[in-house]
Amino acid sequence: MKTKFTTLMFAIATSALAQNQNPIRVNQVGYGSHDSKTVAIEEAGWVKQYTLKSEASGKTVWKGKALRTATSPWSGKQRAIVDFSAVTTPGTYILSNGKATQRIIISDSPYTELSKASLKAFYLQRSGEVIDAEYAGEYARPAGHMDDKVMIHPSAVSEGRPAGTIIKSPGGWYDAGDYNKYIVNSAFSIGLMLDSYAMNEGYYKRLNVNIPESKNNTPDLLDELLVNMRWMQTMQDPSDGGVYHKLTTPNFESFVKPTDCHQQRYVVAKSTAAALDFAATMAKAYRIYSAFPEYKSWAEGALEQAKKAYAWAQNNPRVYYRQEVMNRDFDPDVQTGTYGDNNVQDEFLWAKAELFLATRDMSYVQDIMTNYSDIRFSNPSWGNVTGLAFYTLIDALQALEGQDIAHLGTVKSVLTKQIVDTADKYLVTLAGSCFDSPCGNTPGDFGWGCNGEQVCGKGIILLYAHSLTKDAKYLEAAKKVADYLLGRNATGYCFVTGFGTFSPMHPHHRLSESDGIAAPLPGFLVGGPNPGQQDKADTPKYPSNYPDESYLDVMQSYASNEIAINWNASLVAFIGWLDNSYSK
Ligand code: 9MR
Repeated sequence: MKTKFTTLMFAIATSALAQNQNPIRVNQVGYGSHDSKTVAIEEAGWVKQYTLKSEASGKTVWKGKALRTATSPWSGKQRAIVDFSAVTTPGTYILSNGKATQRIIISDSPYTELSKASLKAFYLQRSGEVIDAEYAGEYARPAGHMDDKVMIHPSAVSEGRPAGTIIKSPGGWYDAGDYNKYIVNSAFSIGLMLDSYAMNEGYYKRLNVNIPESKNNTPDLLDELLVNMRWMQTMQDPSDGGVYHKLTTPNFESFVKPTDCHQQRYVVAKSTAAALDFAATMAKAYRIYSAFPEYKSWAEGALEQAKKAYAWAQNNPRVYYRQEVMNRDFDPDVQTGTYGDNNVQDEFLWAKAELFLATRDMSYVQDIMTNYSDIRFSNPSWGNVTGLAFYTLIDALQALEGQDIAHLGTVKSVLTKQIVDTADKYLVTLAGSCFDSPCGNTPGDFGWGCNGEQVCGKGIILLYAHSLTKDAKYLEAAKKVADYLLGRNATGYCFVTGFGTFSPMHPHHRLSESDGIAAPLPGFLVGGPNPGQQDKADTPKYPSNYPDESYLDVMQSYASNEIAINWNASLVAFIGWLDNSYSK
């Protein structure tokens, strides 16, 4: 028999699964006053007239026809693209197609709060530290996972550290919805955010996000990244310079608070990818943090660690993280995330680029200067950091301009061209897009973590292209990437928790799920539509199999609704850079 309670639960569950019922898909965070402003409306055929009224006065400020109609390449659904860019006065408005209405926000700086919250999310994600009400409000919590008694797993023994040795490896960020800490993903996240810092230094020097370190003289972004780098430093074995791949429990914890977790934690298996990613991160940090007196000596230590890790990787160039092999050979078995990667050429490239820039020792990049035509740019991700090497190399080669180095000019223009060519491909897909965005148009735009890797990643590439060419079309397209991410998409979700009028309420995030507060921790980007649906055995049925609608706002959906530091790093890097574009 259906009780009142089960009926209620069913209603809640259904609403959690439903897509946004409002057919008017809009950037829910807001449009820049002088930016393109479009909405995508799910409706068949042409509506004669759309109107935009001031919310306060009810006065009509704009009326007109749709700019064009478009058909979704995935679902065949019809959409009308309505453009009211002519309205430039900041304020709140109501757009109507005669049947449905949607609230529109126009602002001179639409992304400042989002930029702050996406960085603040890293504070909320800190491990082994009290999260204080002064900074976290209702999301305050006691410290958990002190990691002061971490065990050397049998896969990670070395001279002086036999299996079972206890080490300290405290602090840092939890990786994602789980409570483990992984070097590869940490390094990628920090590398990308430091790239955005390098492109927007003045902006980040002004950005205050109210974290415990806000009162010091270093930008909050750098302070927050340092929290995770200090943890990373403990992951290097001092006896040989190798770096443990991850710090983990054998199995994922259940959805409980950090203070209720009691499984033994281990550092497991060193890997070449971890060593190289670590080397790149520490070398990059050396260069950036040396400029701040309070971190100068820390930075010098970081560079030494980078060199040792790189040397280890040179001596161990093909040590891949293979969990199933490890589990065959050692106990206890480990079932948590792998971040496995059987190709470390890109990690070598990134480490060389960063070590070169930190030391100005040409020997690191000699082979790059000769074999540059073999290097192919791609949107960076945890598993392929070639793109991070490009971002750094362009910076590095700029710094060398004027010096008598063979091929310098050619290498620089070849690398630059590849980034700009990539951005141009995104512009081509924008032209016919049913969401008036460079995102959501190709199969590669969907998948595990696509909101970070693909969507924000494309935004960042477009912003680089803008900075390299000064052509405004790239900046305009980057803004349309944000529109997509923040609600102008097939699901109608604004994909960042706590933002917009319709955003994820049930991310696969142990911290959010175990704190007894209905709303999730704010400022987190969820993975996004993923037609792979690798979690479908554990979730209610997905609302659709269309790639752009394969998204479920339920806690069980680790393949579409998890949060992760690398995706938030992409959000921070992208939205901070975009926010800065309004201050110029
Ligand atoms: O982000 C990772 C994604 O690219 C992989 O397809 C997926 C499956 O291997 O794993 C993702 O990373 C997860 C990690 O292994 C453990 N913590 C949660 C991460 C986000 O889902």
